[in-house]
Amino acid sequence: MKNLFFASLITLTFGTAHAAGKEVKEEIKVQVTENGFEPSQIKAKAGAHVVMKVTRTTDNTCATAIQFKEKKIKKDLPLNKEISVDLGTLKKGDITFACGMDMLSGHIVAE
Ligand SMILES: [Cu+2]
Repeated sequence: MKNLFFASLITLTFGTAHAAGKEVKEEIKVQVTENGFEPSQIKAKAGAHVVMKVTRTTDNTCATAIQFKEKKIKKDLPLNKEISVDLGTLKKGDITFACGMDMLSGHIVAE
């Protein structure tokens, strides 16, 4: 019930932004597999509001969390559960993400 309420709140927020016609939204899907983050090199539109959806699909990895140091974001990645990471509006450039220990990494290039 609580989850449902939260979900409709998000829809409402994004819906309003969309109606204003200003915000471009981009969703990026990433999986954590035995090979690390897949994909690990991602292109995005500069100026877009980017939300990353991350699903860890294996226990055979050290990436049980994802962090974006520049944005001071860190999230746990439970097994087989899609986690949303709101990155806000991206400026042109490179954003690095990594596992909790900074071993596995990837990046988003906004252009
Ligand atoms: Cu690690």
